[in-house]
Amino acid sequence: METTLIILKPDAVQRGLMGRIIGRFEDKGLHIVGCKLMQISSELAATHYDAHKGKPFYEGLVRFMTSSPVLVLAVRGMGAITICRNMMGATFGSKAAPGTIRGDFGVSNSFNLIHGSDSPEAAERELGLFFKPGEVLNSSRAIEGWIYDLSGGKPE
Ligand code: 3AN
Repeated sequence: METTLIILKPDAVQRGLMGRIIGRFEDKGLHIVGCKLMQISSELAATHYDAHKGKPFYEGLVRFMTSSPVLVLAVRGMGAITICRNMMGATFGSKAAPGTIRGDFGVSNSFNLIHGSDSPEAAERELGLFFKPGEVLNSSRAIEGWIYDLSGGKPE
C-alpha cells in the first residue's frame, strides 16, 4: 500500500469544495488515513516548494499557499500516488481534462485547488513535513475486502 500527501489548497477550502474533493477520493476506494486543517507558515511553504525556488511563480505560490487555511490529507491505496495525480488532472485548471478535479472545479492557472506528491520519495518527504509521527494512522477498514480482491493473500 502506498500513502501520498494531498493538500486542498486555500482556494478549495475557501470555495467550500473540501467535501466534494475528499468524496472523490473516497468514492474511488482510497483510504483517508490522515487529515489536518492548518495554516501553512512561510517556512513550511518554502521547505515544501524548495524545488521551485527561483522560478518566476515561486513568490506568488508561497504567498497563495500561506494566505488562508489548507486541508492536508494522507491518502492510502495501491498505486495511490499515480491514482491521485491522475484524478487531480493537469497543473493548470484551464488545461485540465474534464472529469479531473482541476478540470471540473477550476479555470485558473495559479489557483489550482490541490497538491499531490509526484513520487514515492516526494510522498515520504512531504508526509514527514506535514504530519507528526503517529498522525498518519495505520487503521484498517472493515470494507477492505470489497475494495480489493484479497483472496490471493495480497490486494488485487
Ligand atoms: P503539479 O502540482 O501539477 O505537480 P508542479 O509540481 O509543476 O505542478 O508545480 C507545483 C505548483 O506550482 C503547482 N501546483 C502550481 O500551483 C504552481 N505552478 C507551477 N507552474 C506554474 C506556473 N507556470 N505559473 C504559476 N504557478 C505554477
